[in-house]
Amino acid sequence: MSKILTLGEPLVVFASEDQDKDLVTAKHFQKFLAGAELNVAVGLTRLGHQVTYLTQVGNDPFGQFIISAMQANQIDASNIKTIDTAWTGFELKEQVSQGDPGVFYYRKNSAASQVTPEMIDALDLSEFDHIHLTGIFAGLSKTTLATAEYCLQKAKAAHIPVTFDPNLRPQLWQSEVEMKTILNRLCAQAEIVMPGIGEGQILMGSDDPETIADYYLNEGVKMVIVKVGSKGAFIKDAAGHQDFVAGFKVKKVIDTVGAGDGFATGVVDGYLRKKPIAEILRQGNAIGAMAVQHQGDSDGYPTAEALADFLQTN
Ligand code: KDG
Repeated sequence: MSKILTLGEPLVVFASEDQDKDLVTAKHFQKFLAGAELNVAVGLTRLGHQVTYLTQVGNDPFGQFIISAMQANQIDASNIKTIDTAWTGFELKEQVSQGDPGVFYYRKNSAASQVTPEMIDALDLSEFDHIHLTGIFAGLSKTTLATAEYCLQKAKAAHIPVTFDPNLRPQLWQSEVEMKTILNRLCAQAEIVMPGIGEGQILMGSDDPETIADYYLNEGVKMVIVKVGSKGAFIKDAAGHQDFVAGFKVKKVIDTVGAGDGFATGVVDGYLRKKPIAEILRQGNAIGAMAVQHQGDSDGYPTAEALADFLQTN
C-alpha cells in the first residue's frame, strides 16, 4: 500500500440513457462521479492504496454527493474545502453506440478552479509516496496552474515522484500554443508522463510513440508511456528500456470515457509496486479494457483480486 496525493476537479456527470441522441434531445440521465483525478483516486483506492484528494467544492448537493462518494470509496477527503462563493462543476455526457461520446461541461469559475497554492502548504508532502496530476487541473484557472506548478516544485524538492497525464482539454486554454507550451513545461518536471498519440501530435508534433517518448526523455522525464488507443501502449525509460504491449479485446464497448484514467491507475499501481515495464503496461491496458464496459467513468475499475483474475484469464 502506498500513500498518494492528487489535486483536481471532481465533477458530477449526468450520463444520457438515450442512445445516439444528442444532449439537446436526450431526456433521461443517470448521475455518476467524474473528473480525471477522481477516477484515478477511485481506481487506486480500489487497488488497496491510500489516496488523499485536495480540492474545493461548492456548498451544494453536487459537492455533498462528491464528498460522501469519496468517503464511501475510502478516499481521504479531509483536504477538500467546501466554499460558499462558487458552485461544484458538472457535465453532461452522451451515450453513443460507436466512438467517443460528446460531453458538455459546466465548470467555468467552479469551486475547484479557485484552489490556490496555499492549500498545498497545509499538507506535509513528505507523507506521500507519489503524486498524480493532470493537465485538466492546470488548465482551469491561473490559480490552479500556479498550484500545479507549486506542487511539482515541492515534490521535486522532496524527491516524490509525480505522474503527469496531459489530458488535453483545448476548451480550457486561451490557445493551442498556450496549452502546448504550459503542458510541456509541466510534463518536463514530472517523473512519468503518459500522453496519447493524438496528444503527442498536438504537444510535440509527432504521433510516433518512440519520437514522443524521446522528446520527453530529452526534457528530463524518467519514464514515458504513450497510449496508442485500443491497440495498446508503448513505454520507454531513461535507461533505454522500451516495450510495446497490445491492448485487450473487448466484446462490447459501452463508454470510452474513463478508460485513460483507468490506464493511468494501472500504471501508477504497477510503478509503485515496482513491476517490470511490460507488466505496468499490461495492467494499464487491462483496467482501460475493464473501464469501457461500463457507463460510469470508474464503475468498471477492479479491486486487486479482480485485476489479478482478469490478467490471469485474458
Ligand atoms: O478522463 C475522464 C474525465 O476527464 C471526465 O470524467 C471529466 O472530462 C473530464 C474533465 O475534463 O474533467
